[in-house]
Amino acid sequence: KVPHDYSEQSTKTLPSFLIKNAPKVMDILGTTCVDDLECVEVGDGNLNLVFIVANHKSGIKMIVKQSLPYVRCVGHSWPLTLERSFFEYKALVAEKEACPNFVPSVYYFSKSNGIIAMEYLAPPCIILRKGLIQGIRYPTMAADMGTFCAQTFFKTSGFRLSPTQLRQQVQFWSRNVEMCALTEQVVFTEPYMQADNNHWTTPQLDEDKKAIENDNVLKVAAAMWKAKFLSKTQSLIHADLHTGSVMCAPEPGKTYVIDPEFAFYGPMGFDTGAFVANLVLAYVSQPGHANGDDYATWILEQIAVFWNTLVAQFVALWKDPLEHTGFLYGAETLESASYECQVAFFSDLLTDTLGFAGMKMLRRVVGIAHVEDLESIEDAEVRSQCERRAIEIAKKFIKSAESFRSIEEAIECARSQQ
Ligand code: ADP
Ligand code: SR1
Ligand code: MG
Ligand code: MG
Ligand code: MG
Repeated sequence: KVPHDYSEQSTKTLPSFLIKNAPKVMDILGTTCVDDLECVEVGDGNLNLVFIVANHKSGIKMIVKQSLPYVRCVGHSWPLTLERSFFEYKALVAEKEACPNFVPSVYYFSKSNGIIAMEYLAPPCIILRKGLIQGIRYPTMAADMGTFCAQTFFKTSGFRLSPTQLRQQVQFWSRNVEMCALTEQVVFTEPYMQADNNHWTTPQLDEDKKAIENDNVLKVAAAMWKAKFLSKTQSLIHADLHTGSVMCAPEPGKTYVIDPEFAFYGPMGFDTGAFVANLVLAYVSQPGHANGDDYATWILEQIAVFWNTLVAQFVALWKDPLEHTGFLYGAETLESASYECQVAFFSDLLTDTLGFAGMKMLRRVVGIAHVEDLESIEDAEVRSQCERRAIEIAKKFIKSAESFRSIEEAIECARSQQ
């Protein structure tokens, strides 16, 4: 189903494509001449092409991302819908509206070519995952991510919308079904069975993988989390909110969320869980990097900052009648129970956060797509010890998410896991 006018771009073809099709991009780049443009491909994700396009005379740069009709890290044998690019574009616009400071600006979108041109986030902005491997401390990153989640969740949910508006949004975003199906396969299904896509540090983790396949309590819990992923249509979620989808600089407020091609209406806890999971993965990886114990402790502290900021910002929106215009927890009917409603809501969100966090951690150790935090540890003995710790924390989160009464208890669980 590739459109007839789709053409996969290269560093050679992209300048003339932009000159022919994207005058606004050329305006921003400040030239009409192909020879002024220089392209490099910098995509390091699993799915797409990403180019930096520069006017080498003025130094102005832009990002041009193109979706491929297949999964990049696998190849043509795994076709994937180009429509993801449309949903990424729509999600970037929606997220920018909800939380302008933490989302790059979009300049151009081509549906038939799956191309998005957007603001270039220049160094010292780098991918957060890489920063956490290098031991960089970001003073506001965790709070900024709490703000991003609170603002986008609240403003796209029944706290803001009428029931009709919410259902229309659910219907629209449900069309991103192929991306949801990919997640259902690689996060919620394959890691718990034998599948060709799976891989792990072998032979060190062979018994750990078998134990996952033989643990029926774990498999029942995983099936429950999958059902929740499919059915809980709370708000627009990013749905791939790991630390590779965040770019940061080590100065206050320089935090940006990128890559929302999986976006749909789903459980808020899938995003908070993904972010918490990837901070825990960064934490358990630290023995394989040379950043010291204080840095590992700092990572765990960021989980609490993230969660507490999210709750505080969400409550502030909830209490503001100009913001809280939707049908959920209506002020006029529930005023006398508003505190109890908040306690119940955040208790449910914490449970979802931890359950989904466990699912997102476990898939990164035994599923198809691993993380650089662990993969970059060359010594297989050291790596597998970090990975085993991740598996054991993940199992506790997946099976017992409801038993954690606070984020601090969950952090203590991660810290004390040997
Ligand atoms: P994928 O969907 O394939 O994972 P991403 O959107 O995550 O692609 O982009 C891949 C890489 O491209 C990122 O890890 C980052 O290094 C770079 N990148 C993406 N968007 C930007 C941006 N707006 N500014 C600077 N670099 C970017
Ligand atoms: C084939 S799985 C690829 C993974 O990369 C994306 O970023 C998502 O996390 C997806 O699960
Ligand atoms: Mg990415
Ligand atoms: Mg992506
Ligand atoms: Mg993940």
